[in-house]
Amino acid sequence: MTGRPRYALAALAGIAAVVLGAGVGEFAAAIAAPASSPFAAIGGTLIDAAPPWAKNTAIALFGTGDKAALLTGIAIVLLVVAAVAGVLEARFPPTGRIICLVLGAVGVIAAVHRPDADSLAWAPSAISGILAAVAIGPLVRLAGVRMPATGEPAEPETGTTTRRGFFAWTATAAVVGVVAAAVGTAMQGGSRAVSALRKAVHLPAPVSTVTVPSSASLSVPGITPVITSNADFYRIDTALVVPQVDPDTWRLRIHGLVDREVILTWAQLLALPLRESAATLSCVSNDVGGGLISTAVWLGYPLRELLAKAGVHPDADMVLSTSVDGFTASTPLETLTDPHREAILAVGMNGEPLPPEHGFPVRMVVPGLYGYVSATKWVTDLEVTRFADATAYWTDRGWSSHGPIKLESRIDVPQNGSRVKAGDAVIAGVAWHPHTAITGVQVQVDSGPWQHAQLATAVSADTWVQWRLPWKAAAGSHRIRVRAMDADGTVQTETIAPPEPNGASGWHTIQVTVA
Ligand SMILES: Nc1nc2c(c(=O)[nH]1)N[C@H]1C(S)=C(S)[C@@H](COP(=O)(O)O)O[C@H]1N2
Ligand SMILES: [Mo]
Repeated sequence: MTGRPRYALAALAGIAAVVLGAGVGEFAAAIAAPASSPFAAIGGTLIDAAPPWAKNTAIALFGTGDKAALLTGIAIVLLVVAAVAGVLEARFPPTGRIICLVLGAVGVIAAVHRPDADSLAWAPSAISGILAAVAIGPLVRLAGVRMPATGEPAEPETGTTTRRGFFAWTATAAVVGVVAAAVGTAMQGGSRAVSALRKAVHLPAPVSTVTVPSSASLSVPGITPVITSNADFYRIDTALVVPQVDPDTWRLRIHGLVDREVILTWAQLLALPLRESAATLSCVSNDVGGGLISTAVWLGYPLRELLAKAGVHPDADMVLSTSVDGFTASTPLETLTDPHREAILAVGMNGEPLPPEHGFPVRMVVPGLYGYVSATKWVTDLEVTRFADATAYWTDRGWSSHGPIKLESRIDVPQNGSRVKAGDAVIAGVAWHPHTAITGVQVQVDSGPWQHAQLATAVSADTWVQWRLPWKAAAGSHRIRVRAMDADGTVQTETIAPPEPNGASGWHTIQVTVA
């Protein structure tokens, strides 16, 4: 064999060694420290360190697949480095081994610095690095391109038998790595331990319940249901791995500008009189007409009661909430102490404990505010402070410090770009201005008059409301737009704004063909 294909074999050996190490590391993480998988640790670090433009580009390119894209990117970089390590191990031993150890060290450093790192956080990446370093030498040697030391006679040409051995060992290493990673990922996805704890949770009966009136739902096929099922509820967060929080060790600490610190345990929280409330949650990144908005019936306890217990100082104007994974949100204090706003610590969602990805065991829900300034999942810390003294995760990245949800409306039926049968049709959708309430919705077809749509009953002022308008659809292409009015007498603005920095605005407009 000539030098070139041999270096290709050495590169392959490097890749196999790193795949073996990374895969076994992922597996170790799954059983010992889920938040500390080498990929999750490095990915999480990159997510938090990424400049806003990089994040926005990633979201624009990959949407909610941005995390998968990030992990793919990390994997590609890792494979390239692994190939280089293989070649260098052949040419300048022990450089390849050193590179493997450095890769492992990068993972260890990332893992121990994650906000949710536990005492074993270092282990998965350490295992990865050491295993790759141990495997790369023999695999590269099997590739038969190990350079002889000066003065030594050159190694004899490798025969087919050894080459077959090389491929067998390389393949075995890579397969073991991939299988270990796959098994580990499957175990993590199930997050068995916390799923079991969640299943064992018995939520107390609410002291007051929400009844969704049948008049809240218009019978229009394809319209968004007034209450979103937990499975369909949109999910947005910075967590690569869903944080696993044991309710029995969960604590909420309320501190800062207060008379006395309050520590709340899970048992204490469940013993309080919990109430149901319906509220629509929206992401500030939701585009006009977008789907990053959902509604649930929450079960929780008013934050104002807990803040009153702590005794809030008069100079405070903000509460900085922190999640186990380090995410923070800055919420205006007056929205949390307002006796007329059901700002809660939520433990239940549509009759179940919070799903793990929606914040199990405890999250915040503040009607009327975008999630990034209010809806902290896996919340463990509330610091009473001032906007002048502290900033939060997204406000550090260019988004507004205050994030009231904007008055908006959406056409669900017919779908944009769809074909509609001529004759009796219906235009329908949802409108929202949580905590202000919707009082009217108008629809315009082409340049015709704005027509009043029929409004369903709102479950509460904090939820979206369904609307519908019968339409005699005439053949041809039509533009349909919608706008809503709220209880303050405001008409939804036509002015188009992008989501950044404080939420998108404009009239949702669709185009349909009637035939
Ligand atoms: N811990 C944590 N909580 C979080 C976030 C996050 O990244 N981490 N994202 C916030 C944002 S931006 C939104 S829009 C809502 C989304 O809540 P959901 O995933 O339950 O719909 O959660 C908020 N709470
Ligand atoms: Mo969001």
